[in-house]
Amino acid sequence: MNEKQKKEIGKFLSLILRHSPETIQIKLDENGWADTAELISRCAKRGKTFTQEDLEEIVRTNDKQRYAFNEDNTKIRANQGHSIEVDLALKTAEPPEFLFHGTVSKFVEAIRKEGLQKMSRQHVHLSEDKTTAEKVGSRRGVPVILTVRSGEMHQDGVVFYLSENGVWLTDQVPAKYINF
Ligand code: HQG
Repeated sequence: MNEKQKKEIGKFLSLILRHSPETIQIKLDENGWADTAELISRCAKRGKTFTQEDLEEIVRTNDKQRYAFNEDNTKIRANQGHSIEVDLALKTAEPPEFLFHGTVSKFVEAIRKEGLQKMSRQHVHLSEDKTTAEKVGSRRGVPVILTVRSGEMHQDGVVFYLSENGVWLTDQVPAKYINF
C-alpha cells in the first residue's frame, strides 16, 4: 500500500468512523468502536480494499494519530473529530495558559459575537501550538490564528478534555476569552 492509497483509505475511515458509518451500513457502538473485521469487509464491498495489516499500518503511521485500536485490534475508532454522538470517555485535563484555534477571516466576525462554537462537531478543537492551528486554518484558506486564554477559562470552571491524540477539546469558547 503506497502513501497515496494510505491517505485515501485514511480519509474514508474518517468519514465512516466520525461522520457517517451508514455509508457502509456499519454500526458503531456507544463508545465509537467499529468491529475491525466487519469494517474491512464492508469497505471492500465499496471498492475500498485493504487488509488488517494495512489498517494496522495506517493506524500506526497516521500523521495525527486519528485512529486507535482496542487492546487486541478487533475494534477501531477515531480518537476525536466526530460529528455523530459517541462517548469517548475523554479525560479532563488542565489546559496550558493559552491554546490556539486556526480559522479564516470570513468567520471572525461571527466568532467575535458568539465565541467559538462546535458547529457540526462534538467539541471546539484547540491546538497547543500555533503551527498546528495554522494547518487547521489553512484547510479553508489563509489562516487566522486566535489565541484562547484557556488558563483563565479553566480557573473560571470551564472543563477541558485532551484527546488520545493530543487535541484539546471544550464545549465552547465565549468571545471574552479570545485574543483576536
Ligand atoms: C468555525 C481537523 C462561525 C471554526 C482539524 C472552523 C481539527 C465558527 C469551523 C479538526 C464559529 C468549524 C477540527 C462561529 C467556530 N461562527 N464560524 N461562532 N465558531 N467557527 O472542521 O476546528 O485533520 O468543525 O473556526 O485538524 O476547523 O480532520 O473545526 O473554521 O483538529 O483530523 O467553524 O478537524 O482534524 O470547522 O477542525 P470544523 P476545525 P482532522
